[in-house]
Amino acid sequence: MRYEDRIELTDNLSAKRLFELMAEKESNLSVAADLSDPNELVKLVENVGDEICLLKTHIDIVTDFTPELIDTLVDLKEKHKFMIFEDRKFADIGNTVKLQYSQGIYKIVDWADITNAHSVPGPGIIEGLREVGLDKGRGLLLLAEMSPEGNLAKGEYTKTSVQWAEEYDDFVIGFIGMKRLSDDPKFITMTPGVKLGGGGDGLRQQYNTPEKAIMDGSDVIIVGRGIYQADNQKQAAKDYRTAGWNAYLQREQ
Ligand code: S5P
Repeated sequence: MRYEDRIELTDNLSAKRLFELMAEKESNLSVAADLSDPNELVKLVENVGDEICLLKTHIDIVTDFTPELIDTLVDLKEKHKFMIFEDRKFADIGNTVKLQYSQGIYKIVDWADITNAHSVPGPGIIEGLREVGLDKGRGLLLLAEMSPEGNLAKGEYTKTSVQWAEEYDDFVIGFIGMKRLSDDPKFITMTPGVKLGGGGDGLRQQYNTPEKAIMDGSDVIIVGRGIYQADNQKQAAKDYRTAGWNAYLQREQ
C-alpha cells in the first residue's frame, strides 16, 4: 500500500504525520546522524534536511551537549520538514525507562517524535514509555530484528515483538526490522544497515542496498556512514533518497 493510503489506518499521531510527510516529500530516507561534534551534527542536518523524512539521532554521543542543540534541531525540523527519531534503544523495566524517557539531561519525550525499545524486558517497557509518550502523540518502534551478524533478535523473539505491537498499537507504530514483519499496513518498518554497494564495517555491521531493504517490504531506510562520511553529504543524501524512492515506486506498481 502507498504511504498516503496508510495514514488513516493508524490512530497514532506520529505515524500519521510520518506517512503524510513521506508521501508529500517523496522520501523514505532517514539519516543516522552519528556525529559527536555538535557543530558537525548541525552542519549535516542542514545539508540533508531537504532530502529526509526522518532524522535519527543518538543524542548521548554528542560531546558537550547543551539544551540549545535541541532547540537548533527542532528549528531545522520545522524549516526542512522532517521528524525526529531518538534511537535510545531503551532496555530496562517500565518504571526506569519512564524516567529515562522524560527526565535526566535529555528529556527525550519533549522533542523526539519517535523512539525505540528492546523487547527483552517484556511488555512493561512499552507500558512505561507509553505512560509518558502517548499523551504527547509520540510513537515507539520495537527492535524486533537487528542488523549485526550474530544478533539474538530472531525467531520467537521477533514474533513476540510483533504481537506486542498489535497489543499496544496506539503507541507502538512499528519495528526496526530487516524486512516487513507484519501484514498489517499500519505498522512502519525501518531498516538500518543500508549502504549502496552493501558490505560490512569490521564491527559486524551488515549492509543491504536500499533496493533490497525496500523490496523486502521495509518502509524507511536508515543510512548513517553512507551519507555522513561522504565527501558531499547533500549529494549522497539525494542519491540514497532517489534509490529508496524508486524502489518504493517499483514495489507499489
Ligand atoms: O539493528 C540495528 C538497529 C539500529 S537502530 N542496527 C543499526 O545499525 N542501528 C542504527 O543504525 C545504529 O545505531 C546506527 O545509528 C545506524 C547505522 O549506521 P551506519 O553508519 O552503519 O549506516
